[in-house]
Amino acid sequence: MTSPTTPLVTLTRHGDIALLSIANPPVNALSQGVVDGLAAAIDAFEADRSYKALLVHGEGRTFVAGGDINSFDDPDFTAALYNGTLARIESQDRPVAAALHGTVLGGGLELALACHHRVSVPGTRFGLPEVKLGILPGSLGTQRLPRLIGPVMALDMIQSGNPIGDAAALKAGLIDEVQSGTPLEVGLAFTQALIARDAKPSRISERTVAMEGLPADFFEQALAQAVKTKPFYPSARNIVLAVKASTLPFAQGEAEEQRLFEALRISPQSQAMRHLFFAERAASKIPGLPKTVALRPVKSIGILGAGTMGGGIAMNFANVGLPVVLVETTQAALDRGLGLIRANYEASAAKGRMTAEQVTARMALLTGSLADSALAECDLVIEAVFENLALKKQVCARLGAVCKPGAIIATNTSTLDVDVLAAATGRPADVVGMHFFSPANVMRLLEVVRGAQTAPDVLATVMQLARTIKKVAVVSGVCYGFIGNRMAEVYMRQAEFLMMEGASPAQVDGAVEALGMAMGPCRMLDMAGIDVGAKTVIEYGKAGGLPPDPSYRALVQKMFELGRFGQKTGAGYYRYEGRKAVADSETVRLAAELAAAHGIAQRAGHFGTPAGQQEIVERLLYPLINEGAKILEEGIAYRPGDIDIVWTAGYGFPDHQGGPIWMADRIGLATLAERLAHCAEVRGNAFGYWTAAKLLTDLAAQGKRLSDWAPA
Ligand code: 3H9
Repeated sequence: MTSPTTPLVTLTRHGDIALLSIANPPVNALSQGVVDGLAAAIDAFEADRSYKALLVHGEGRTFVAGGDINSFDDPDFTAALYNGTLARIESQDRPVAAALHGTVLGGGLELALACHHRVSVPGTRFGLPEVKLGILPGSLGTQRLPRLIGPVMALDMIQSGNPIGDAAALKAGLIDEVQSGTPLEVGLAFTQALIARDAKPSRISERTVAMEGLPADFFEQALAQAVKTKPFYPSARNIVLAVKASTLPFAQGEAEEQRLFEALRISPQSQAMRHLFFAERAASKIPGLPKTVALRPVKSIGILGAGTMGGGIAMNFANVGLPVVLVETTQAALDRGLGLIRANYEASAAKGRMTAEQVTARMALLTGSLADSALAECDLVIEAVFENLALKKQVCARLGAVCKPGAIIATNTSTLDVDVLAAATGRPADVVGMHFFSPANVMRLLEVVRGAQTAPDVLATVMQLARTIKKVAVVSGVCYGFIGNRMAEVYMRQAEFLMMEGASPAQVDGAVEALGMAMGPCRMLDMAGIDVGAKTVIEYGKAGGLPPDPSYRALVQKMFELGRFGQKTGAGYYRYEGRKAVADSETVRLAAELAAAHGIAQRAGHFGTPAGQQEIVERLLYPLINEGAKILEEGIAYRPGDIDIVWTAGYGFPDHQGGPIWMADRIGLATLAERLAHCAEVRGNAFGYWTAAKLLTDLAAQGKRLSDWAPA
């Protein structure tokens, strides 16, 4: 028998048990409809005293994975409504149990904490990931969790946002039992046992937080740490304050949590991070590609080139249990490559991130060879040789000949024309770009470059594979540098002009790092390698892509000539003491020398002033955004959010700024257009560096936003 509830929430009789089922696919998010359904189901339960217990359960692949993130933009949104429903669940005088499976996250965990007893099936994950959206748990997670598992672990879970598994949850007392079976069977048996032993409701809100053994200034210390380490995230501070409030009477703590939650919900940081949540999911969808396209099986990987990049790429696959064969030209290069991978794994093991057995198991998946024939049976082969068109074309021709029919051939080029490389294989439909970011085993971004002839199943297979290796994949069309490096090029170009005009690397980097950028352009290139950067500029010049400007990226080319390759040679834009970057007067001297040679006026004193810092920000970021607008206009990126994902996942662009396109809309397109025009006037525009994209000026004139733009 089903009581009259809503389509999203039903109440069904199972003997003495009232089964409350939530069915809001795909993740049972707590939309307003679900919250209304919960209230109606509780009404029905309260009205029928013949039930001896209530069991809360989620249908489908998971229990509730959180509040509905879409609803947070609603101006009328308030956590209070949901909290009232949770209070009603907890206040029941008959036992209320939760049967948990899948990902019990955010508002889902908060729902489970309002229940009196909790059971899960093995493999369930529990977490409060709100911090990743720039908010805090707003439905009493900050109040109930510390009361249940103690403030130290609760604070850690809420600050990190990382979920824990069932074993850790059981140990901490977050759940009462773990039982094998379907969630429904397990939940019903658990609830039946509660009835049989006449279990009383156990209400977390009635407990107090165990502060014994903690320093008296525990929360003050945590607050100082949060403010110091996460200066750009108001959520870090508010989380500590909310958890601290759990030591107050429950109602007071609730009011404090709501106040702190609401301030974050409407903050620009959280709006930016919520935008990225949906942008990341949208990026995996390829317009015009049917979901039904059959994927090519990928069970073995080949990588040509065992340098830093090839090795890092290989680790991604070994990490998920896929065998990889690495091919090199000499035994020494192969040994060096495999040795570097082992050293990387061993460093992780030393930090306790993996066991010695895992290191052995992963290394066992990696083999080396000096012969292309070792790649013949691989399902996917990625070339990761130096960024040189002639070399890559030659390598692609070899792969076209050696790879078995149906194998996918991928190039890890960061700037070169994928269509030219695809043609060199003689089987362009099998070819795709897989542009990993350095360090390839760490950076989340994978740019998937769709060539003119890339087969739909190749594209779909690589997008799925990206998920398997835990990358966020964004599709780019073919152009110089694709989405990311094409935009980075204009950013680096301005960084160099600024230095020739007298700004120090620290002033250039400092201006954007003050906005939250993980690294400014100079530190970034020193890390990636000046040689790598210079070679791409040189290659681009050979291909006729550079403007006829003799001062174009003159500094990087000069440093390359001098062997200043960045961190790896101990000097680049900076000098390195170990990994520490220190100012190097030689860079300033070189920049001044080049400025003199190219007739560029120096204004060194200006860049230390607030106006100078603002100029650096505008000159670095506005052309970068402008290039993003061109990329949209040309159809290189499918959607504005894709560009934001490329920059936040691949270039250390701050997530709390939402990515360059999101940022552009906050600055205002009219302001951007006006500032670009101003730079064109003041700096001259002989090479079109300041010419605004038509899309940008058109949208600015219409008072529209770039983020909302979609191709006609
Ligand atoms: C919260 O709970 C606040 C509370 O404290 C207070 C409340 C009052 N809402 O990721 P997937 C969609 S904050 C709306 O590809 P997976 C997602 O957009 C929330 N939609 O699947 C996608 O839609 P589409 C705290 C959501 O299997 C589809 O579901 N919770 C939500 O790789 C599939 O998603 C979180 O932050 C949501 N909460 O991973 C958890 N969640 O198909 C956020 C998902 O149209 N979610 N969608 O693109 C996740 O981490 C992952 O989605 C999850 C599944 C691990 C659950």
